[in-house]
Amino acid sequence: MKKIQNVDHDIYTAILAEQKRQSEGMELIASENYQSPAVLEAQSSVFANKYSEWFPGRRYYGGQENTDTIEQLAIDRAKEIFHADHANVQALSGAAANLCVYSALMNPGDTILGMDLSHGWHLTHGAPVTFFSKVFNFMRYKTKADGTVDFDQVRTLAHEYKPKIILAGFSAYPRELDYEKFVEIAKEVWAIAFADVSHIGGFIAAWLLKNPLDYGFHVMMTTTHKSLRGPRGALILSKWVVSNPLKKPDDTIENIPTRIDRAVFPGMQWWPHMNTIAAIAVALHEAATPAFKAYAEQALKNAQVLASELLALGYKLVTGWTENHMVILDFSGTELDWSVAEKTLDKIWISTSKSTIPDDPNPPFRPSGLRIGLPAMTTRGVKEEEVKQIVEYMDQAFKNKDNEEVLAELRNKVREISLKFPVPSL
Ligand code: DSN
Repeated sequence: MKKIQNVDHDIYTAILAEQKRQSEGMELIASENYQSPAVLEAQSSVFANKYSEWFPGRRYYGGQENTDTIEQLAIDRAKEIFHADHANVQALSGAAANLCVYSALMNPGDTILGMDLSHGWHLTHGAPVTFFSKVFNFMRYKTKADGTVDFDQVRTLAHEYKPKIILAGFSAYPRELDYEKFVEIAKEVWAIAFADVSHIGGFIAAWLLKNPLDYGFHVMMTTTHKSLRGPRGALILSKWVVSNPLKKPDDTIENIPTRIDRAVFPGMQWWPHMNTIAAIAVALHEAATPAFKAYAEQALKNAQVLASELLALGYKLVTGWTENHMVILDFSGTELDWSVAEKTLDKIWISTSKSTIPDDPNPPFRPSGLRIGLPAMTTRGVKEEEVKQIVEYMDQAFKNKDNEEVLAELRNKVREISLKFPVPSL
């Protein structure tokens, strides 16, 4: 940090403040995690200086012998870990990756069938406020009262609207999806089955949650910085398929990967960030180790303890349970909603994020739920015992939301536990 300190005191001070916030507080935002020191080193390496458009072995600019090495390693590792025939590692984010997949496989005006926002989808799955929704026609399926996807509705909508893509994916859904059923319906209407597994990529890599590509999905996207613990970026993974979902003579089976590569470059994105790709390669190397598997197993165990402790205290959970790393508290019918809950937890330095609940009566900016996840704290070493303590502090905070004295005491307790579990790079 000496160099930044000498050059830019303002940024240096902000970095120190953020280090303190991260060290002394708890990160319970389900999509966040900590990059390892090796990943951070790769990210801040000299690869940040290089333009490398196009792909390994066929770049537009010279001097690519080392960028080719790292990108090919990232591709090969991604293919192996996720059982993919093809991997594109250049997308700058999950949002960019989703747009690349849509533009690779559809024309403007074509239909995508994805999950309803309040039932767990993500903004990039067609929120009316996005550019995506001006280009493509998004149709939505919902979950049933038991929290599972309403496949009768998926089938009816698929047959009625003939989507080009059926999208299985979420950012706030605490269950495993039935990938076989999605593929069955996609086949009936000649749609491409696309899974956005951004949240659970790390658990799929560790073989703890199902891999959609093993169940016949054509394309899968995961971000690299959530459960996978890499830098901020994304992987677009695909399979050679044995039938032609697009039914056009030139759409040979190889064309899904080729279309994706072309959609990323030169279609949508142009220059990849090679330092990020180096860091993705390192993260994928780490994801293949027993230590990563142990972290992933513990994160899922921790989520189950979180769910059972909250249930024992009388809290209501969306779908009543969790099968992945996240728990969604449902505050409907109580005096709490996300704005009170999230702000109360902020006061004791526990970070969480608001969430809709199915068919939320409140608008998306003031929803009735709170999403909590433990991958980040699991990376810091937190286990069942600490999870129980965290739930106790959260419960006390909710019950004393207007008592600043109690909140200050809780803040100290949170700080005490947090400091016992250092942030990896600090
Ligand atoms: N930020 C990620 C999430 O929290 O789900 C994606 O938007």
